[in-house]
Amino acid sequence: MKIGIVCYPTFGGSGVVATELGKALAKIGHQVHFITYSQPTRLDFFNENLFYHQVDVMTYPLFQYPPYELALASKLVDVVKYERLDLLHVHYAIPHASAAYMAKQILLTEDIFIPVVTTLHGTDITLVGKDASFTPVVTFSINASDGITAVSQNLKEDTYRYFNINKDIQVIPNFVDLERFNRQKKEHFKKAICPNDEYLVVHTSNFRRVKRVEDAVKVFYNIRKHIPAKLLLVGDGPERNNVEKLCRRLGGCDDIRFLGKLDAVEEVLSVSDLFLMPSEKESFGLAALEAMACEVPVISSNAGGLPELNIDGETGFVCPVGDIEMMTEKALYILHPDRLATFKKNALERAKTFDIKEIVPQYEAMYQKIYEQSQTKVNS
Ligand code: GMT
Repeated sequence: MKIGIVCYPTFGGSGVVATELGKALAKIGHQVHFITYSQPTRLDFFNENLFYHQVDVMTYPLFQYPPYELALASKLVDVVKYERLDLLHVHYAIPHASAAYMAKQILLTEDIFIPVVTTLHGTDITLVGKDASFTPVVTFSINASDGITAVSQNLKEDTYRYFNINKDIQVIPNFVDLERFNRQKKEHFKKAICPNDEYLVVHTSNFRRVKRVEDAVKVFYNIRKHIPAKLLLVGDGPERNNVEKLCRRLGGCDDIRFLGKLDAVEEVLSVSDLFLMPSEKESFGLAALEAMACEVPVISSNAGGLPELNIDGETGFVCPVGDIEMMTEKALYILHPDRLATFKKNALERAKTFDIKEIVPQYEAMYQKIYEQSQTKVNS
Protein backbone atom coordinates (compact mmCIF):
# COMPACT_ATOMS: atom_id res chain seq x y z
CA MET A 1 0.00 0.00 0.00
CA LYS A 2 0.95 3.66 -0.31
CA ILE A 3 0.61 5.15 3.15
CA GLY A 4 0.95 8.77 4.27
CA ILE A 5 2.10 9.26 7.89
CA VAL A 6 1.59 12.54 9.73
CA CYS A 7 3.28 13.05 13.10
CA TYR A 8 5.27 15.39 15.33
CA PRO A 9 8.83 14.89 14.16
CA THR A 10 10.54 15.74 17.45
CA PHE A 11 11.68 13.56 20.38
CA GLY A 12 8.13 12.87 21.74
CA GLY A 13 6.83 9.32 22.02
CA SER A 14 4.14 9.71 19.37
CA GLY A 15 6.71 10.81 16.78
CA VAL A 16 8.95 7.89 17.69
CA VAL A 17 6.09 5.39 17.32
CA ALA A 18 5.00 6.91 14.00
CA THR A 19 8.53 6.89 12.61
CA GLU A 20 9.36 3.35 13.74
CA LEU A 21 6.03 2.14 12.34
CA GLY A 22 6.73 3.83 8.99
CA LYS A 23 10.24 2.34 8.83
CA ALA A 24 8.90 -1.14 9.62
CA LEU A 25 6.17 -0.81 6.98
CA ALA A 26 8.71 0.32 4.39
CA LYS A 27 10.93 -2.67 5.17
CA ILE A 28 8.09 -5.07 4.40
CA GLY A 29 7.35 -3.44 1.07
CA HIS A 30 4.82 -0.65 1.67
CA GLN A 31 5.57 2.77 0.27
CA VAL A 32 5.57 5.25 3.18
CA HIS A 33 5.37 9.03 2.87
CA PHE A 34 6.09 11.11 5.98
CA ILE A 35 4.42 14.51 5.93
CA THR A 36 5.68 16.80 8.70
CA TYR A 37 7.31 20.20 9.30
CA SER A 38 10.81 18.71 9.71
CA GLN A 39 12.60 15.41 9.21
CA PRO A 40 11.51 12.98 11.99
CA THR A 41 14.35 12.39 14.47
CA ARG A 42 14.51 8.64 13.96
CA LEU A 43 14.09 8.79 10.16
CA ASP A 44 17.82 8.36 9.84
CA PHE A 45 18.41 5.77 7.17
CA PHE A 46 17.79 5.29 3.47
CA ASN A 47 15.16 2.89 2.17
CA GLU A 48 13.76 3.01 -1.35
CA ASN A 49 10.22 2.87 0.05
CA LEU A 50 10.58 5.89 2.38
CA PHE A 51 9.70 9.44 1.35
CA TYR A 52 9.62 12.72 3.24
CA HIS A 53 7.49 15.76 2.38
CA GLN A 54 8.11 18.94 4.33
CA VAL A 55 5.24 21.19 5.35
CA ASP A 56 6.26 24.84 5.05
CA VAL A 57 4.17 27.46 6.76
CA MET A 58 4.19 30.89 5.17
CA THR A 59 4.83 33.73 7.60
CA TYR A 60 3.11 37.07 7.20
CA PRO A 61 3.02 40.07 9.56
CA LEU A 62 -0.75 39.65 9.96
CA PHE A 63 -0.34 36.12 11.32
CA GLN A 64 0.34 36.23 15.03
CA TYR A 65 -0.12 32.43 14.92
CA PRO A 66 1.09 30.87 11.63
CA PRO A 67 -1.74 28.59 10.36
CA TYR A 68 0.13 25.25 10.39
CA GLU A 69 -3.05 23.20 10.13
CA LEU A 70 -3.99 24.83 6.80
CA ALA A 71 -0.50 24.37 5.40
CA LEU A 72 -0.60 20.72 6.47
CA ALA A 73 -4.05 20.16 4.92
CA SER A 74 -2.87 21.69 1.65
CA LYS A 75 0.27 19.54 1.66
CA LEU A 76 -1.83 16.44 2.32
CA VAL A 77 -4.04 17.23 -0.67
CA ASP A 78 -0.96 17.61 -2.82
CA VAL A 79 0.80 14.42 -1.63
CA VAL A 80 -2.32 12.21 -1.71
CA LYS A 81 -3.12 13.37 -5.22
CA TYR A 82 0.30 13.22 -6.83
CA GLU A 83 1.73 10.24 -4.98
CA ARG A 84 -1.61 8.40 -5.31
CA LEU A 85 -1.74 7.44 -1.64
CA ASP A 86 -4.16 4.71 -0.49
CA LEU A 87 -4.49 5.82 3.12
CA LEU A 88 -3.46 8.52 5.62
CA HIS A 89 -2.39 7.58 9.14
CA VAL A 90 -2.23 10.56 11.48
CA HIS A 91 -0.56 10.35 14.89
CA TYR A 92 -1.74 12.65 17.70
CA ALA A 93 -5.19 14.11 17.16
CA ILE A 94 -4.29 17.80 17.38
CA PRO A 95 -4.18 19.23 14.78
CA HIS A 96 -3.46 16.24 12.56
CA ALA A 97 -6.89 14.61 12.58
CA SER A 98 -8.69 17.83 11.67
CA ALA A 99 -6.13 18.72 8.99
CA ALA A 100 -6.66 15.24 7.49
CA TYR A 101 -10.43 15.76 7.57
CA MET A 102 -10.09 19.02 5.67
CA ALA A 103 -7.78 17.43 3.09
CA LYS A 104 -10.22 14.55 2.69
CA GLN A 105 -13.12 16.94 1.98
CA ILE A 106 -11.07 18.92 -0.54
CA LEU A 107 -10.05 15.72 -2.33
CA LEU A 108 -13.67 14.55 -2.44
CA THR A 109 -14.48 17.56 -4.62
CA GLU A 110 -12.13 15.96 -7.15
CA ASP A 111 -13.67 12.50 -6.66
CA ILE A 112 -10.66 11.23 -4.72
CA PHE A 113 -11.52 9.31 -1.56
CA ILE A 114 -8.73 9.00 1.00
CA PRO A 115 -9.43 7.00 4.18
CA VAL A 116 -7.95 8.36 7.41
CA VAL A 117 -6.70 6.40 10.44
CA THR A 118 -6.13 8.44 13.63
CA THR A 119 -3.94 7.14 16.44
CA LEU A 120 -4.50 8.72 19.84
CA HIS A 121 -1.32 8.89 21.89
CA GLY A 122 -2.10 10.46 25.25
CA THR A 123 -1.89 14.16 25.95
CA ASP A 124 -3.91 14.83 22.79
CA ILE A 125 -6.77 13.35 24.85
CA THR A 126 -5.89 13.59 28.54
CA LEU A 127 -4.35 17.06 28.66
CA VAL A 128 -4.62 19.24 25.56
CA GLY A 129 -7.59 17.69 23.77
CA LYS A 130 -9.98 17.92 26.66
CA ASP A 131 -9.32 21.62 27.09
CA ALA A 132 -12.52 23.43 26.13
CA SER A 133 -10.66 25.41 23.47
CA PHE A 134 -10.16 22.20 21.45
CA THR A 135 -12.90 19.75 22.48
CA PRO A 136 -15.45 20.28 19.65
CA VAL A 137 -12.82 19.98 16.91
CA VAL A 138 -11.12 16.97 18.52
CA THR A 139 -14.47 15.18 19.00
CA PHE A 140 -15.55 15.90 15.45
CA SER A 141 -12.31 14.88 13.81
CA ILE A 142 -12.01 11.63 15.80
CA ASN A 143 -15.58 10.72 14.82
CA ALA A 144 -14.84 11.64 11.20
CA SER A 145 -11.85 9.26 11.03
CA ASP A 146 -12.33 5.98 9.18
CA GLY A 147 -10.29 4.11 11.78
CA ILE A 148 -9.27 5.06 15.32
CA THR A 149 -6.62 3.45 17.46
CA ALA A 150 -5.44 4.13 21.01
CA VAL A 151 -2.13 3.00 22.48
CA SER A 152 -3.66 1.49 25.63
CA GLN A 153 -6.98 0.31 27.01
CA ASN A 154 -6.83 3.11 29.55
CA LEU A 155 -6.48 5.74 26.81
CA LYS A 156 -9.42 4.20 24.95
CA GLU A 157 -11.56 4.48 28.10
CA ASP A 158 -10.40 8.06 28.74
CA THR A 159 -11.32 9.00 25.17
CA TYR A 160 -14.86 7.70 25.63
CA ARG A 161 -15.03 9.43 29.04
CA TYR A 162 -13.90 12.87 27.88
CA PHE A 163 -15.42 13.03 24.38
CA ASN A 164 -18.69 12.09 22.78
CA ILE A 165 -17.27 9.39 20.50
CA ASN A 166 -19.68 7.31 18.43
CA LYS A 167 -17.13 5.03 16.76
CA ASP A 168 -15.16 1.96 17.75
CA ILE A 169 -11.63 2.55 19.03
CA GLN A 170 -9.16 -0.30 18.55
CA VAL A 171 -6.34 -0.69 21.06
CA ILE A 172 -3.00 -1.25 19.33
CA PRO A 173 -0.27 -0.91 21.95
CA ASN A 174 3.11 0.69 21.43
CA PHE A 175 5.96 -1.58 20.42
CA VAL A 176 9.72 -1.95 20.63
CA ASP A 177 12.34 -3.08 18.15
CA LEU A 178 14.14 -5.82 20.09
CA GLU A 179 16.94 -5.88 17.55
CA ARG A 180 17.85 -2.35 18.62
CA PHE A 181 16.73 -2.35 22.26
CA ASN A 182 18.50 -5.23 23.96
CA ARG A 183 21.10 -5.48 26.68
CA GLN A 184 24.43 -4.82 25.03
CA LYS A 185 27.82 -5.35 26.62
CA LYS A 186 28.87 -1.83 27.63
CA GLU A 187 30.90 -2.66 30.74
CA HIS A 188 33.45 0.10 30.09
CA PHE A 189 30.61 2.63 30.18
CA LYS A 190 29.24 1.18 33.43
CA LYS A 191 32.73 1.28 34.97
CA ALA A 192 33.13 4.94 34.02
CA ILE A 193 29.81 5.94 35.60
CA CYS A 194 29.85 3.53 38.54
CA PRO A 195 33.56 2.95 39.36
CA ASN A 196 32.69 1.31 42.69
CA ASP A 197 29.95 -0.94 41.31
CA GLU A 198 27.16 1.35 42.45
CA TYR A 199 23.60 0.57 41.30
CA LEU A 200 22.63 2.60 38.25
CA VAL A 201 19.20 4.25 38.20
CA VAL A 202 17.90 5.96 35.04
CA HIS A 203 15.07 8.24 33.97
CA THR A 204 14.41 9.36 30.42
CA SER A 205 11.73 11.82 29.37
CA ASN A 206 10.99 15.13 27.71
CA PHE A 207 11.18 16.87 31.12
CA ARG A 208 7.64 18.17 30.92
CA ARG A 209 5.66 18.80 34.10
CA VAL A 210 3.53 15.65 33.66
CA LYS A 211 6.68 13.52 33.93
CA ARG A 212 7.31 14.58 37.58
CA VAL A 213 11.08 14.35 37.10
CA GLU A 214 11.52 15.92 40.54
CA ASP A 215 9.92 12.79 42.04
CA ALA A 216 12.54 10.67 40.27
CA VAL A 217 15.28 12.77 41.88
CA LYS A 218 13.67 12.53 45.33
CA VAL A 219 13.31 8.75 45.07
CA PHE A 220 16.93 8.52 44.01
CA TYR A 221 18.09 10.56 47.01
CA ASN A 222 16.21 8.25 49.33
CA ILE A 223 17.71 5.17 47.63
CA ARG A 224 21.20 6.61 48.02
CA LYS A 225 20.72 7.00 51.76
CA HIS A 226 20.64 3.18 51.96
CA ILE A 227 22.79 1.84 49.10
CA PRO A 228 25.49 3.28 46.81
CA ALA A 229 23.83 4.42 43.56
CA LYS A 230 24.09 6.84 40.66
CA LEU A 231 21.33 8.50 38.64
CA LEU A 232 21.37 9.26 34.92
CA LEU A 233 18.80 11.72 33.60
CA VAL A 234 18.32 11.45 29.85
CA GLY A 235 16.37 14.01 27.82
CA ASP A 236 15.65 17.67 28.11
CA GLY A 237 12.70 20.02 28.36
CA PRO A 238 10.99 22.80 30.25
CA GLU A 239 11.51 21.35 33.76
CA ARG A 240 15.26 20.84 33.41
CA ASN A 241 16.20 24.03 35.35
CA ASN A 242 13.88 23.19 38.24
CA VAL A 243 15.27 19.67 38.42
CA GLU A 244 18.84 20.99 38.47
CA LYS A 245 17.94 23.40 41.25
CA LEU A 246 16.41 20.55 43.26
CA CYS A 247 19.57 18.47 42.85
CA ARG A 248 21.70 21.37 44.10
CA ARG A 249 19.38 21.96 47.05
CA LEU A 250 19.45 18.31 48.06
CA GLY A 251 23.24 18.07 47.58
CA GLY A 252 25.27 15.18 46.16
CA CYS A 253 25.23 16.45 42.56
CA ASP A 254 28.23 14.21 41.82
CA ASP A 255 25.95 11.18 41.82
CA ILE A 256 23.58 12.62 39.22
CA ARG A 257 24.36 13.21 35.58
CA PHE A 258 22.24 15.06 33.05
CA LEU A 259 22.95 13.50 29.67
CA GLY A 260 20.56 15.63 27.58
CA LYS A 261 18.88 14.26 24.45
CA LEU A 262 20.61 11.06 23.43
CA ASP A 263 20.09 9.09 20.25
CA ALA A 264 21.68 5.87 21.50
CA VAL A 265 19.58 5.62 24.64
CA GLU A 266 19.83 1.81 24.47
CA GLU A 267 23.51 2.07 25.42
CA VAL A 268 22.60 3.79 28.69
CA LEU A 269 19.75 1.38 29.35
CA SER A 270 22.10 -1.55 28.74
CA VAL A 271 24.06 -0.77 31.91
CA SER A 272 21.13 0.35 34.09
CA ASP A 273 19.57 -1.49 37.02
CA LEU A 274 16.35 0.44 37.54
CA PHE A 275 14.14 2.77 35.50
CA LEU A 276 11.99 5.44 37.17
CA MET A 277 8.78 6.70 35.56
CA PRO A 278 6.80 8.63 38.20
CA SER A 279 4.54 10.43 35.65
CA GLU A 280 1.32 12.17 36.53
CA LYS A 281 -0.16 11.11 33.19
CA GLU A 282 1.16 8.40 30.88
CA SER A 283 -1.06 6.74 28.33
CA PHE A 284 1.44 3.96 27.63
CA GLY A 285 5.04 4.72 28.71
CA LEU A 286 7.14 3.89 25.66
CA ALA A 287 10.38 4.89 27.42
CA ALA A 288 9.65 2.29 30.13
CA LEU A 289 9.06 -0.39 27.49
CA GLU A 290 12.41 0.42 25.86
CA ALA A 291 14.05 0.08 29.28
CA MET A 292 12.35 -3.27 29.91
CA ALA A 293 13.58 -4.54 26.54
CA CYS A 294 17.10 -3.81 27.84
CA GLU A 295 16.32 -5.87 30.98
CA VAL A 296 15.72 -2.92 33.25
CA PRO A 297 12.93 -3.26 35.86
CA VAL A 298 10.62 -0.27 36.33
CA ILE A 299 9.29 1.69 39.28
CA SER A 300 6.38 3.64 37.84
CA SER A 301 3.36 5.54 38.98
CA ASN A 302 -0.07 4.03 38.42
CA ALA A 303 -1.02 6.75 35.91
CA GLY A 304 -2.93 5.96 32.71
CA GLY A 305 -1.80 2.83 30.88
CA LEU A 306 1.32 2.17 33.00
CA PRO A 307 -0.24 -0.74 34.95
CA GLU A 308 -0.98 -2.42 31.58
CA LEU A 309 2.74 -2.41 30.80
CA ASN A 310 4.54 -2.65 34.13
CA ILE A 311 3.27 -5.72 35.97
CA ASP A 312 3.23 -4.95 39.68
CA GLY A 313 5.59 -7.22 41.63
CA GLU A 314 6.93 -8.89 38.47
CA THR A 315 8.55 -6.43 36.09
CA GLY A 316 8.82 -3.76 38.77
CA PHE A 317 6.26 -1.96 40.91
CA VAL A 318 3.36 0.40 40.29
CA CYS A 319 2.85 3.08 42.98
CA PRO A 320 0.37 5.94 43.47
CA VAL A 321 1.39 9.18 41.72
CA GLY A 322 3.60 11.23 44.08
CA ASP A 323 4.14 8.46 46.64
CA ILE A 324 7.89 8.96 47.04
CA GLU A 325 8.09 6.75 50.14
CA MET A 326 6.50 3.73 48.46
CA MET A 327 8.56 4.19 45.29
CA THR A 328 11.73 4.27 47.44
CA GLU A 329 10.73 1.19 49.42
CA LYS A 330 9.94 -0.78 46.25
CA ALA A 331 13.13 0.40 44.53
CA LEU A 332 15.21 -0.83 47.47
CA TYR A 333 13.37 -4.16 47.32
CA ILE A 334 14.35 -4.60 43.65
CA LEU A 335 17.94 -3.38 44.07
CA HIS A 336 18.97 -6.41 46.07
CA PRO A 337 21.36 -9.16 44.93
CA ASP A 338 18.77 -11.87 45.69
CA ARG A 339 16.03 -10.30 43.52
CA LEU A 340 17.44 -8.00 40.85
CA ALA A 341 18.19 -10.74 38.30
CA THR A 342 14.62 -12.09 38.44
CA PHE A 343 13.09 -8.63 37.94
CA LYS A 344 15.43 -8.03 35.00
CA LYS A 345 14.44 -11.32 33.39
CA ASN A 346 10.72 -10.63 33.91
CA ALA A 347 11.10 -7.14 32.41
CA LEU A 348 12.55 -8.61 29.23
CA GLU A 349 9.88 -11.32 28.99
CA ARG A 350 7.16 -8.68 29.29
CA ALA A 351 8.84 -6.44 26.67
CA LYS A 352 8.86 -9.35 24.23
CA THR A 353 5.05 -9.29 24.16
CA PHE A 354 5.32 -5.78 22.60
CA ASP A 355 7.76 -6.87 19.89
CA ILE A 356 7.44 -4.70 16.79
CA LYS A 357 7.05 -7.91 14.77
CA GLU A 358 3.82 -8.70 16.63
CA ILE A 359 2.32 -5.21 16.61
CA VAL A 360 2.99 -3.92 13.07
CA PRO A 361 0.77 -6.64 11.50
CA GLN A 362 -2.11 -5.30 13.63
CA TYR A 363 -1.77 -1.91 11.90
CA GLU A 364 -1.43 -3.60 8.53
CA ALA A 365 -4.64 -5.59 9.11
CA MET A 366 -6.47 -2.43 10.08
CA TYR A 367 -5.22 -0.54 7.00
CA GLN A 368 -6.33 -3.41 4.79
CA LYS A 369 -9.82 -3.50 6.32
CA ILE A 370 -10.29 0.25 6.03
CA TYR A 371 -8.89 0.37 2.52
CA GLU A 372 -11.30 -2.38 1.40
CA GLN A 373 -14.23 -0.54 3.02
CA SER A 374 -13.22 2.66 1.23
CA GLN A 375 -13.08 0.83 -2.12
CA THR A 376 -16.63 -0.41 -1.52
CA LYS A 377 -17.73 3.19 -0.86
CA VAL A 378 -15.98 4.43 -4.00
CA ASN A 379 -17.59 1.71 -6.16
CA SER A 380 -21.11 2.09 -4.77
O1 GMT B 1 5.14 11.77 26.79
C1 GMT B 1 4.95 12.79 26.14
O2 GMT B 1 4.70 13.87 26.64
C2 GMT B 1 5.03 12.71 24.63
C3 GMT B 1 3.78 12.10 24.10
C4 GMT B 1 3.72 12.26 22.63
O3 GMT B 1 2.63 12.22 22.14
O4 GMT B 1 4.70 12.44 21.93
O5 GMT B 1 3.76 10.74 24.53
C5 GMT B 1 2.53 10.06 24.56
O6 GMT B 1 2.61 9.11 23.51
C6 GMT B 1 3.57 8.05 23.71
C7 GMT B 1 3.57 7.18 22.47
O7 GMT B 1 2.31 6.60 22.24
C8 GMT B 1 3.21 7.26 24.97
O8 GMT B 1 4.13 6.21 25.17
C9 GMT B 1 3.25 8.23 26.16
O9 GMT B 1 2.83 7.52 27.32
C10 GMT B 1 2.31 9.40 25.92
N1 GMT B 1 2.54 10.41 26.98
C11 GMT B 1 1.58 10.74 27.85
O10 GMT B 1 0.48 10.24 27.88
C12 GMT B 1 1.96 11.79 28.85
